[in-house]
Amino acid sequence: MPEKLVSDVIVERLQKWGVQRIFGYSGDGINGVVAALQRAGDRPAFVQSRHEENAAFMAVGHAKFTGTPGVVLSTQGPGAVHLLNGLYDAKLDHVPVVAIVGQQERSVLGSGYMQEIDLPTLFADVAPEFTQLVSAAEQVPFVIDKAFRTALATRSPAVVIIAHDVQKAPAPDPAAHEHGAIVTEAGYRPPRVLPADDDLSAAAAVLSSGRKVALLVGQGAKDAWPAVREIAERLGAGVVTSLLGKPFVDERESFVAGTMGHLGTTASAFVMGECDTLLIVGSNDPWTEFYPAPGQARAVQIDIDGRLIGNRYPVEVGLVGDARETLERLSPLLEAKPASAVSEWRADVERSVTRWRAISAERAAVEAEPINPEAVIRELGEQLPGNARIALDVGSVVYWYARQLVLPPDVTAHVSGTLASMGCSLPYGIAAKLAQPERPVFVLTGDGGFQMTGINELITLSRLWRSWADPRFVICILNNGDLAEVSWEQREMESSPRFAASQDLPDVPAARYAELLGLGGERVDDPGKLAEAWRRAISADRPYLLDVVTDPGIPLLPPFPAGEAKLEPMMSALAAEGDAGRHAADLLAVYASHERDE
Ligand SMILES: Cc1ncc(C[n+]2csc(CCOP(=O)(O)OP(=O)(O)O)c2C)c(N)n1
Repeated sequence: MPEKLVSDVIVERLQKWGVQRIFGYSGDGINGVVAALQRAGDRPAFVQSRHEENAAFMAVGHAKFTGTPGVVLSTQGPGAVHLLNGLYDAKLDHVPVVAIVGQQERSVLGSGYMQEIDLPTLFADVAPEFTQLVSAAEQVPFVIDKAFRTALATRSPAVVIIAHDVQKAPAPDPAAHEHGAIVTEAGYRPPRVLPADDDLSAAAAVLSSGRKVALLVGQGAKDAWPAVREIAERLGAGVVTSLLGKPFVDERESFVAGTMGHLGTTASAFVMGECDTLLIVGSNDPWTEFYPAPGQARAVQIDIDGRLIGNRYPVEVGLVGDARETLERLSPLLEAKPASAVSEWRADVERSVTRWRAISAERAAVEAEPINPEAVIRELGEQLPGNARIALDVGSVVYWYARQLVLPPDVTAHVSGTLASMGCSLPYGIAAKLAQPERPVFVLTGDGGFQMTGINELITLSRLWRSWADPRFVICILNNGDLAEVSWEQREMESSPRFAASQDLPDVPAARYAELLGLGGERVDDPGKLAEAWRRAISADRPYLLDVVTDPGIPLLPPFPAGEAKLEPMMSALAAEGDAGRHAADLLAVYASHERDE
């Protein structure tokens, strides 16, 4: 065997890019690279998932929690197909991920060989910025460099496909200084992106003339909270967040109205519904019906990606720039207003926030059968350690996260926000923990999400945790026996009664399964024992699973006024459910009364 192979060059390049771990699953199509990883002695470390989709979610979770590219590896054919969902998650939520994927030998490509899939075509939509088949040894290392640079520069997935025989070929000689040879270097420094002065002035003029200003803050503002707060103070504005922006504002402030949209707060609906001026900062939130009506508000938008300007709302001044620096430059340009000019709006905003806080407290206190999921998440908020990391699944838990969890300033939370794929939470949580094992991780999921991928990745967790400095890793399942979010969507959008065949979930003894794997766990079905159970989970000496039996009848009612029109279809669907729907209908009436009470 020659001293060095193409695969060794690939691994050296990953080291140069500072990659510490690769999430993945082996297979003959990628075994050349796997062998090189072995030769490199765990640099980077290989983290084996139970399924390539979960490995891809881990890479996305890594990127979301650390801000550095996540790397995932898979074999050709079925392994490659399994990656897609995770890679789409990276694409839609704009995070850098590099996938290294095997392919059959060059000699058989095109013949319909075993596990042969046209991989450049397969990945063309998910990774349009960079998908490249390596079919010559000389393409390495520049293809690896380009993949990382593209993933970072475009905040998106990049895919490197490597034919199996190329992986095993001798490492190419260093490229000569001649036509047809490419020499590259690893490294990427993000640019400083700032709008032109004239555009900042134009934006300041729009914002200064507003009397009822709303700020919509997204994940692009992740290090911009002081600048957001200052602008909000100067403009007397109310602050609303996208789902992805929620962790990056301080929801304890009286003018922060919380998450917008169907799953959002009543205060956010008020602020967006009543504002006359909107400043969107690093957000591409898709809930367009919860924005101000087009024409209602003059709008300014700041985004690092010019393609997203005006993408959700007609924007008068679009500023392409880094959120924090752009806000810092905008702030001194705003006209100082007499306090009286904005105080009325500010007071209205604060009243809506106070009212919302009362509603969310009331809702968590609503009696349920047996446990109210809102109370589960609220109680976590009472006990959440200040350095926690939260990995959230897709399902009704996202509503309770948005509405009940006030995050301490240093706690971040991530979810598959735009693809909204179930099954992301356990993989995200594992990636978060591997990146920072000293921080406690909380995985919040429904029973559907848990049964989809969580149950498998619990096995991964059970083999990883013993090496962690801090073993705290809590999985909380809101176990309602239902695909509840969709049951409520069926009622709301189709006015159709819950369909047991598609919505019922099997009852899985998840806590006992966790114990079988050497983890801690308990089932909680008494609301009086909830706080104590959280305490046990948070102080356990190993990962701990809380299987909390919750009420599927707790309604997913969108905030009023938009939500009011949804009551009728929901109620008529529940009526068609007969006895089974009565309890949920009663709860829905209570929830509607919260929205109506002033
Ligand atoms: C991969 C995937 N499949 C289907 C959906 C549609 N979907 C959204 S939420 C949901 C139900 C989630 O059920 P569960 O995890 O039990 O949480 P619940 O809503 O019951 O709290 C479904 C099926 C999705 N978002 N992702």
